[in-house]
Amino acid sequence: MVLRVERSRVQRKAVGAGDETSLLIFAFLPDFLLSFPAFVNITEEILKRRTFAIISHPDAGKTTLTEKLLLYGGAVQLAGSVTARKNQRATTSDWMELEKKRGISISSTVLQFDYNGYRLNLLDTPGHKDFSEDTYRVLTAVDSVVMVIDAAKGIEPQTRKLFEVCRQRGVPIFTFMNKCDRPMKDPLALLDELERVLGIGAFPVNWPIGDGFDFRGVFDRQSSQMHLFERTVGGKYRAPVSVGGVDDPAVRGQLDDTTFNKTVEELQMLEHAGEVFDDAAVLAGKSTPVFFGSASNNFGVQLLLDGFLKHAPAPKSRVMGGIEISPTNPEFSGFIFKIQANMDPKHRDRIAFVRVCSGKFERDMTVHHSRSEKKVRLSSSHKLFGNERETVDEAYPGDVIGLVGHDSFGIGDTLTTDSKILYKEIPRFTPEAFSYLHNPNTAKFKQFRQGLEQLMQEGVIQALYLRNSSIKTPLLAAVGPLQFEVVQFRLESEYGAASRLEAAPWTVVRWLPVDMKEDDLDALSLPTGARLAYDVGKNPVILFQNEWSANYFGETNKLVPLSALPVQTAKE
Ligand SMILES: Nc1nc2c(ncn2[C@@H]2O[C@H](COP(=O)(O)OP(=O)(O)OP(=O)(O)O)[C@@H](O)[C@H]2O)c(=O)[nH]1
Ligand SMILES: [Mg+2]
Repeated sequence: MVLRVERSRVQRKAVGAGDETSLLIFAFLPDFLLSFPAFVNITEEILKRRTFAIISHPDAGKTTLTEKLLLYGGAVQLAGSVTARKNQRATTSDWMELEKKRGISISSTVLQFDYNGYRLNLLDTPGHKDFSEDTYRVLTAVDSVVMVIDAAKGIEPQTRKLFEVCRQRGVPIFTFMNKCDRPMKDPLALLDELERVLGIGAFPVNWPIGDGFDFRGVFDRQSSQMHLFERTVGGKYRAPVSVGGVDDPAVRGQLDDTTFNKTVEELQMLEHAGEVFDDAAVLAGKSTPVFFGSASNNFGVQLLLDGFLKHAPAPKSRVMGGIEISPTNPEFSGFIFKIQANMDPKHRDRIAFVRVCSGKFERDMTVHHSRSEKKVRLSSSHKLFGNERETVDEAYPGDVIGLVGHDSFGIGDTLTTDSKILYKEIPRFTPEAFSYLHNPNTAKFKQFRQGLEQLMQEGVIQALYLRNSSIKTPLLAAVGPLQFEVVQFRLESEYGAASRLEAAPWTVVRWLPVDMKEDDLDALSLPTGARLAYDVGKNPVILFQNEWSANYFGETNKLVPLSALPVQTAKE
């Protein structure tokens, strides 16, 4: 009897579609498991978690939407703006000095908050392709994504690339058609673009009423209610809204005939198409629920938040080496997907971001660290909200926590109480931009070196060392050149060290077999302009001027295999 009560208590707590899937599994669990209060507790906690990233092409409005989700989620009282003017606060998410200055996101940000019985772990990501390595890593740590599309532009190239990664990973995607307050593409054409360009089914959960200056609100197709909004100054506060059915005179009176008739006609067309919301297709990443709105005006944000929570999945099992690790597995496990130095100018330390995958995290627990194969005690653990942090004593699957004070932690490392668990989630990217970084001020040598070392630990730039060279200037390699500007800015602002960039003549790097002997390296005949170098792990590489040169070398040296990344080294 007691057991049955426990089961129904947990079932009642679950509300979303993702929960239903988890609950199906839960419903078939042997009853004896439910007699353990710890098990029921962890299951309840897992079902409450929603861990998701916001992704898109640059400038579609990810950070603006993030800020508004925080406003509607009750996590901030007053929404900031990306392009903050004097008397406006900047956003919680773009906290880095350079982000505030430029109005673009450079680094992903974690924001954890509670809303309506859920615990949300939200990750705002940068859209620019030069920062995409960070974004791709974040995608390994989430269970679903909100894809933001600028409704005037439709699907842009970077959105398409990120979408592909989500599809490969089977991550459920929710779509927010943003900026409907500006002249936008026809909403039906936007849906068609989702289906045609991305090859994903699109189900409009709501529908825009008017567009551009006449964008008045959205029609919620699930409740058949019109939501008409009023703008607030700077979108700092929630937008007042009047809600009513299509025939409600109070709502009808607020719309001109053209807008009203056009909306009704479009809605009839959608109804006629007869599509129904298919939760299973959404969870399988085959169909995307589409919401329309305007993040900067707070239109449609609440509907997105509630609709997302209703249908998004709770944390699921992860498969590693053919073995499935369920979040309810009693052994704690998680992996590091990001490292960030100097988030808090008062502390000047580095935080390792861990996605908890199974079991319960408890502060001060001792875990196995995959890279060092040593036991480590995790005593400085934090929950994160932009650059604010707060000590956290326990965490559950789905949570992202920040660990401070472990210099040996690197991106991709697994932390677990069961040393057999090893996650291999983190994708790696081949650098395509190369530049020397000079230190013009010898008196600041220490700051320059220390700063560069710490920034390199974040894993977005790496240093290469030319073979047989007397040049001591670091040669930096990154996915995109904007990363070098970020390094320069941060060296100056976080370490007080000036620097000067000098373009390097290479655009392609290829790794040689790690065990290649020095004599064999000497014997290589390189194309004009190519150079031998080593990465930080002393693995030999060749720098080529262009792709053509790299291909030529490959064809004329068939016995020397080249790879775009270092081939498995001992600990990887
Ligand atoms: N008109 C209009 N502008 C918007 C809306 N949402 C965002 N913007 C503006 O679009 C610009 C880019 O917004 P962000 O939120 O920084 O975009 P982002 O996607 O985070 O950009 P990155 O992180 O740099 O890729 C800013 O100037 C915003 O004020 C909207 O609903 N309507
Ligand atoms: Mg942003």
